[in-house]
Amino acid sequence: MTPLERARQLVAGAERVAVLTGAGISAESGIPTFRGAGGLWRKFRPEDLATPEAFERNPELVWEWYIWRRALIGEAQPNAGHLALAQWERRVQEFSLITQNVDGLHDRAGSRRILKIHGDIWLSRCTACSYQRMDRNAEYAGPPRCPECEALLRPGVVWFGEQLPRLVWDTAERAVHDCQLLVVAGTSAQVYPAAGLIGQSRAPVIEINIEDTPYTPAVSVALRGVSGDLLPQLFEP
Ligand code: BV8
Ligand code: ZN
Repeated sequence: MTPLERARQLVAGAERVAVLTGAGISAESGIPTFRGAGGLWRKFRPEDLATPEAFERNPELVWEWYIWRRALIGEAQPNAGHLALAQWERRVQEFSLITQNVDGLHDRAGSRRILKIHGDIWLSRCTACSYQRMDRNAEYAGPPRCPECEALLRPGVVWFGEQLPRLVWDTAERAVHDCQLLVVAGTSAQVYPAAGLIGQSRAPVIEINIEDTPYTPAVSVALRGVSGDLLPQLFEP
């Protein structure tokens, strides 16, 4: 039995499914990953940009980086991998899509039950009060201010050193504990606590990636290739 046949067998038998996605699933939509060749972090260092300290020190630079990413994402379309996950959700009893991605492509592909454990790049939220809004485009005229209290707004994402949203995280952990199959697609499994979810699964794990990750030795099936090809192949043609 080939790894793909084994993976298909696991998929066919699972009614409670959890999927963890990372930047790799959006690579075929033209969005650079964080750590791959030409990755986002190549040009910038994470500690320079995706941290509260960086924002404190230089909100203009951090906002310019997020606006640049919003513009890039605004031009991108969901790919066959995103669409395959949205279709899978409609075929099984329980489906939880846990994503580290902040690009919103899973929403645009039609997924419903999305657990955004690192937030959403389109959200802008106040640094001082509870005001927040979803921005629709990459318009930018300097760091935006809160219409309620005049404080700076920040991108609604989780930065390094910041807690993940409590309720979303608890739901993601429960989804992994309850599932009959966990699929991990397009993540280098280096960022915690997200990567820790993989080790928490008692169910079989299918890893979809173009290269090995620290969890490859622990997974049930490692499929090598791009997620836009492999995810649709998990279902009988
Ligand atoms: C927390 C949102 C603490 C923002 C992101 C030292 C100092 C400070 C913190 C730490 C430290 N050491 C460890 C930590 C903890 C830290 C961490 O894990 N650091 C890592 C770097 C070691 N974690 C945190 O800080 C987290 N918070 O721990 O709280 C705390 C604890 C108690 C009390 C108070 C506080 C917060 C982490 C969240 C950070 N935010 N994003 C933004 O996007 O700007 S992380 C960022 O990395 C993205 O979310 C991204 O999704 C995520 C993970 O990266 P990947 O998605 O895996 O992407 P990557 O490029 O790495 O890999 C792509 C993969 O796809 C590759 O494997 C590639 O082979 C594959 N691929 C490529 N193309 C394809 C493909 N696969 C299939 N098909 C393809 N076509
Ligand atoms: Zn405010």
